[in-house]
Amino acid sequence: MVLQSEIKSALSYATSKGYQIHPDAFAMLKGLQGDLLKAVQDIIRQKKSGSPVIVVDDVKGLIAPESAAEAPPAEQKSEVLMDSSPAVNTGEGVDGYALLFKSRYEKTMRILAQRPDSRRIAKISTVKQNGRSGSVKGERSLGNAGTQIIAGLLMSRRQRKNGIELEIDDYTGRMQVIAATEDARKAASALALDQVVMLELENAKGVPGLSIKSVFSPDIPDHLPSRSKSEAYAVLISDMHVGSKYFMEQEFLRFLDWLSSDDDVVRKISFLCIGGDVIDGIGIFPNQDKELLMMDAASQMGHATKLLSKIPKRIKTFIIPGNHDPGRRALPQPGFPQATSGGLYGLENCEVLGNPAMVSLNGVKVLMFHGQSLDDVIATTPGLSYQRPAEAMKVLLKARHLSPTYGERTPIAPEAEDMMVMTEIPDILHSGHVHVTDVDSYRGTLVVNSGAWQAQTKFQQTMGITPSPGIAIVVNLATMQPFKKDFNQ
Ligand code: D5M
Ligand code: FE
Ligand code: ZN
Repeated sequence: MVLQSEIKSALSYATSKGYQIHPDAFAMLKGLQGDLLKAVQDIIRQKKSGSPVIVVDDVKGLIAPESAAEAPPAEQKSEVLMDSSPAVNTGEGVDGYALLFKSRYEKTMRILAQRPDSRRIAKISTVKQNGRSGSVKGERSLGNAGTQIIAGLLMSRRQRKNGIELEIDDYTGRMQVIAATEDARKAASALALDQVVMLELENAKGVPGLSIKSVFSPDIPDHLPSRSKSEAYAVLISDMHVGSKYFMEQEFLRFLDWLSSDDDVVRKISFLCIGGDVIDGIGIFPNQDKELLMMDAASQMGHATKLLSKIPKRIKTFIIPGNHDPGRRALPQPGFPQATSGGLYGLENCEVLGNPAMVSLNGVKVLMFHGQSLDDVIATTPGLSYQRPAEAMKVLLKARHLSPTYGERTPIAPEAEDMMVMTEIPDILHSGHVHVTDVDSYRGTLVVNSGAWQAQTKFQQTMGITPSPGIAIVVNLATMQPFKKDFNQ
């Protein structure tokens, strides 16, 4: 915690030198460890451009990457921060879903409350009441900026003659508003259905009722990711599909051999994250048996376990399930059931978690989520495709939710608490499912889709999905630099 007095002295120092601090930069500064005043002094000393405003990039420039070579060899430390597996507590039927959405709404509103403009959020019931009495037409009733703000769940989105109509529910009422301008339409179509959204409304000329001036997703703040104090690497993989005829065992064995080699980088690998679809499973899609080498989940898991037992014991491994793995299909998914785990629980360096789960690797927070909802995001968001899954993952970060849309391809369980709200900001968001490797960075979070170890299936061929299998994503946790390691010879 930064003390009020420290904030005051840092702010007055900046002012005395003729500088202002942008709110985003200020939020980032407060998140830093150490002396706030000294940080501001250093920024002003280093500031090259003539701008009198201290911005996020100035704060980022303050923290030059640590020279890993100088850091003393430290103990490698991992910790499970969130595991949906033991928390699974399904509610009943319709009541369960009512609880789930209420929980989503409340958890996300707490995230929105950190924005200064959230103080202007009005109840939908009040906004509608004003509308009925006719007073909304007066500029004054629209608040200080001539606008008013509502926030709630996005219940539906429809194309209308005059724009895109969004229906918002905030538990005091439900209302339809129109995105008429080019900007508003674009922002409205980039939202995921059933996510929480904040809208700034105005009385636009020529549009009946209230129309959307601006769209705000809860989003993650621009931030500096945590880094490991010592040089350590994490490897991210997913979607082996052991048991499938298309499982690329040769390439996977090459990867396992590499993990046991004395390569300079490999010796510093301390962590491995496996993002689900460990096996191909049974009865996952019609006529799957024609594409299988092993006809039951337990033997597929047994073979996967045999392969994973080759991972050097010093590499702490975290495994979550995907939609092909045993256990319940609806999200959040508990970890692999014991009965069909094929000895997986006997591997002492492997920890089985639910989907999603969050782990800390030397202080770097990795949110692991198989990625089923990416099918829905890609299907409903204009401009997105299976070739750039990281773009779709950014929609989830913006929504602050891993699987917002209910009733499409991704089954969601009626949990009393919505565990898929991203309350904590991940340093790395790791998904698979799409079978295409993609690495990007979004507002300080590293976004990784770790591809697959399965060659193109018939289904993927008909869907026009060209996978990029046989590649592992390696991240230097001290610098947060990622790279791809290709095992296709
Ligand atoms: O998913 C393998 C690939 O197939 C991945 O690119 C997603 C895509 N896929 C999976 N399910 C669907 C549906 N229902 N619609 C469209 N595309 C889909 P995997 O989970 O390994 O089978
Ligand atoms: Fe898969
Ligand atoms: Zn999958």
